[in-house]
Amino acid sequence: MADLQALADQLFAGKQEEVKKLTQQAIDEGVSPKEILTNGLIKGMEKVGMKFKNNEIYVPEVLIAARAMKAGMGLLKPLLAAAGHEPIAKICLGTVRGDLHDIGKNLVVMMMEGAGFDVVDMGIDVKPEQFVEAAKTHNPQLIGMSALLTTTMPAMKDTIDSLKAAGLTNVKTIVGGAPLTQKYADEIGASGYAPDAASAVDTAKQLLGLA
Ligand code: B1M
Repeated sequence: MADLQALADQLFAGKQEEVKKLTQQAIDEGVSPKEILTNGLIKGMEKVGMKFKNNEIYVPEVLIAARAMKAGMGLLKPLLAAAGHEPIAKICLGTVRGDLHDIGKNLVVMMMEGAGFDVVDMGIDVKPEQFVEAAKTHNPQLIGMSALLTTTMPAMKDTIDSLKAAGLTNVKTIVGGAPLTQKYADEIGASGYAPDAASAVDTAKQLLGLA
């Protein structure tokens, strides 16, 4: 019988093949994709986020768990799409102009996907006008920006200003990255700030009234 708790546990342990096997088993037994996602994959990823936030596990473990999550999602995604499963919200996320660091950004992407967000990963060196274009094209509720360099932090303000100038005042912005602080986020007019990838999910949910 499908064991979603085992699926969550195997995901937490980063066991890619086990996650694939248990996901497929649950699908074959007729468990709904939404149930597999919520009570298996997301549940496992939530534990990853919690332990990571508490410094009980570190980046490598998160990356391995996220890889296992992707393996399960690969099987579920087409079924979720076919079933018309709605993600909880959409976020366009990227590392800002001039900045090539993407390890932290990728962790945020994985945590967000793990929490049920539809994530448009915009990659690195994303210019303000590209964020504006993405906001128009994808119509996300959130724009997420990552910066690792003190010299690229101002690109976050430029992006926020560009979104406002384009009349995109409904879309919320969330910023993060090692040199960032809540104070800086407030100064540049970001809607939210998160110090790590797991908190980014909490902040995003709070900003959207989903927490
Ligand atoms: Co660079 N680098 N780097 N680097 N690099 C730093 C950031 C630096 C602190 C090293 C140092 O001098 N001690 C320094 C920045 C100094 C500063 O500005 N204050 C620096 C520098 C100077 C540079 C170059 C300029 C070096 C040079 O060429 N002279 C150059 C810049 C290139 C560019 O971007 N234009 C450069 C290049 C590189 C590499 C390409 C070699 C490589 C990046 C590879 C890659 O990302 N694919 C690299 C790396 C790996 C680092 C260090 C060693 C590690 C960064 C990292 O990945 N951390 C870093 C020193 C260090 O931190 N020890 C350093 C792990 C990651 C999980 O953490 O990204 O902070 P982090 O993400 C966290 C949180 O910040 C948060 O969640 C994540 C997980 O909890 N978070 C968000 C991140 N984004 C978020 C978004 C959110 C919310 C939370 O909401 C949207």
